[in-house]
Amino acid sequence: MSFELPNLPYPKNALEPHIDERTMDIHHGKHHAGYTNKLNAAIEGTAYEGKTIEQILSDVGNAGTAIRNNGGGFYNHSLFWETMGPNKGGTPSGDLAAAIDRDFGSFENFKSEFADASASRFGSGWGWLIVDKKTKKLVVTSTPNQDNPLMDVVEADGTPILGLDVWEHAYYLNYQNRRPDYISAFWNVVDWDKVAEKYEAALN
Ligand code: MN3
Repeated sequence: MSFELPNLPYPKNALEPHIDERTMDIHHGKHHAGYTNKLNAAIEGTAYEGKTIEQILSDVGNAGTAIRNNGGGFYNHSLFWETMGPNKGGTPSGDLAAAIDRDFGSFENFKSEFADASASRFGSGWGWLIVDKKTKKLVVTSTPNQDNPLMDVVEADGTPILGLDVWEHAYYLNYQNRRPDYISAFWNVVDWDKVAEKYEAALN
């Protein structure tokens, strides 16, 4: 059994003008496909074959660099596509909205903290909204490369419910060096209903 590249849940041009079609095409069809293939090659014939991606990520300290980088790349992009969509954006509602107010003071404060964490991540990496494993509170964090907070090697310990890819490959064709403009545009495509689903699942 091996991991499969998930289909995009919408057409490649669906997130225009915020995320352009060519970027989506290369990002999903080349980058995400590459992580998936290399993850499968790295786990083949090892004890990680047949494990869930969450199980694998929780043991990357032992599993080594290839599984860490490609397992992270596989998981992170799957979450990224899933929590975006056309005609989305707006604001969260229900329990998630209440938890954001509780843990950040307001939705605007949360956005600003998330944007800062994503903008200030030096080099390549991800900005995250996570549910802390112990306290179940919402926390904003960032990780380098393809790391994420499910990994045993990452200081923040929790379940990601929203992630933003800030590798240059995620925005350079459309935004060049203007990472903050890409981050601002991201809010127009966040699918808060999906994020809310992931929030409820992470509480259990
Ligand atoms: Mn990427």
